[in-house]
Amino acid sequence: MASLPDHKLPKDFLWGFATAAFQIEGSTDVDDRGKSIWDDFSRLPGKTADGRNGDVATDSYRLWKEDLALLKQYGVKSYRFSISWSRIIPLGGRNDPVNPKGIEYYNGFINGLLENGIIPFLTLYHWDLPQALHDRYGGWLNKDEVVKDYTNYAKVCFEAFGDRVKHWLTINEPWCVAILGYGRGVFAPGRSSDRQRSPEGNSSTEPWIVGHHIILAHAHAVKVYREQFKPTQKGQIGITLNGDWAMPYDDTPENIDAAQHALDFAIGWYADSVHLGFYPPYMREVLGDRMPDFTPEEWEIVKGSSDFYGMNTYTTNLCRAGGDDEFQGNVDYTFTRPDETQLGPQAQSPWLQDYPQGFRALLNYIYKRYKLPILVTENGFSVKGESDIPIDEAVKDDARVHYFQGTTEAMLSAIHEDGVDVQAYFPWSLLDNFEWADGYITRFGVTYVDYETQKRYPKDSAKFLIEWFKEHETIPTAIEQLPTSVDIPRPKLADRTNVSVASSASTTVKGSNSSSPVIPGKETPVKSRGFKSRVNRYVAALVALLK
Ligand code: PNW
Repeated sequence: MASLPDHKLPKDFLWGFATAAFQIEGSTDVDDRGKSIWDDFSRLPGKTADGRNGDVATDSYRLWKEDLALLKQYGVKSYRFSISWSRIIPLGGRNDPVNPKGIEYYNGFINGLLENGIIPFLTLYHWDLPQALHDRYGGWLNKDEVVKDYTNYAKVCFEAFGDRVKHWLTINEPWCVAILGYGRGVFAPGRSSDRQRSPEGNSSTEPWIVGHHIILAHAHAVKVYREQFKPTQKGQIGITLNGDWAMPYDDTPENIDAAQHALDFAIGWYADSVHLGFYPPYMREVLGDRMPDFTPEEWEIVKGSSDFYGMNTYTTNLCRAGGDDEFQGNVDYTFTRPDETQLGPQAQSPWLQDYPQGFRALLNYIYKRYKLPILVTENGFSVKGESDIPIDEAVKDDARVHYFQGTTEAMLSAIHEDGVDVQAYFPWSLLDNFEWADGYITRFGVTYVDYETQKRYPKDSAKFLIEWFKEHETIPTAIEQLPTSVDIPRPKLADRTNVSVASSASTTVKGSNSSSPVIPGKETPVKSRGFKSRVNRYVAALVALLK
């Protein structure tokens, strides 16, 4: 791909690394945390490739200050992380008590980020459903209960953190939750029709039901945010979807159709419903009445329930019509081209090859179809055999550097040559971590973690990305660097009457950029910024005079 030395990223482009609570925190029985569905699942024999679980992970619950120092050292603008629902509400439900220690922990972390000038990008649900809700009523299978409980949990988080958190993701990768958790049964809660694998479950119905309920839970949480919090907190909120580019295996009409069918099942299921207000007709064609539908009132809430397109993407699949894998829309995936060559270098993960052209094509497809700013909330590569070599070799992760060289250039081309509105990029992941069913064997980090000592070692890919973003950022002009709003100390959480949880942590973040604006989307016309910053400077001067 041609390199574009003159092209910069758009002003206010956000970048940083991503993680998820269960993959890094450990300390699963600390500070009154309740169990999540991954706690016991990962302990069952045969559920993780190395037999290891999430009890320690990268020990980030205890080592958060080290992680923060690393982020600071890397010079990121933002950090994407997730909150553990069962730390906030140990039993999960709307009538269950809120855990002040959980609130306090994340308050400390969020304040730490802001004090270091790092914008928090917060995921509410990254696969760790409270175990109590699964036991009580079947978790995601129970529409009425789970929608209410998730919405309540989201509301508790908006109340506790929304004065400082301006970027929210409701749910991470619902496809993985539904298909891998309730279809293939390889992720918690591990339900499947395969009785070798699971005593309970129905792979032909449950995934579609679970996906349907997740969409509704997401939409209700967004409704609450928009109605009760956004007017004052002024943040943005949306869902983030996994989905890889689908390329026809060859140019036969049936394989061209197959690629679209793959996209319908992998992406359209959630993206067409949330962004366009319908389920892909091809899904109904394949699934018949196993595909649930929303009532007109529900569609009202679902349609348009994301402020942006949240994109997690890793690879490209060559698609051939046929096969009986319903989860892929009865499309056959391969990385082997008709001429027997491979699409790209193979990762440790069998489902992942390095093919940056696919990333650019997907950005184009998504932007054309959904017409929303795209936030790339995950993108990354697991180097083959990285766990089998000494640390000093593993940190020279050329294959991952190659991957990110390709994707960053592809993104720049999509922005400048194709006119795609990309506003953020979060490589997965800050650290090697608990890679779900793969245990700790598969490493996605730009930082190597020695699980014996918990020491962190930056890999070459971290250095590459830091340099690349330094080179490509648009430096704001002098006038734009003036503060855009006034840093007025906010009341302590406990002082506020509308808050149902108390915390000892102060919500005032001194010296932080907590006042930094929401990622400018269509709501923030570029022209108005000069005026706004002038007004803000006047107000700042006035406040200074009054002090
Ligand atoms: C995502 N697949 O998961 C998740 O959001 C992360 O938690 C995870 O660590 C990361 O990608 C790397 O795997 C996926 O089978 C898991 O295609 C599986 C697939 C895709 C994404």
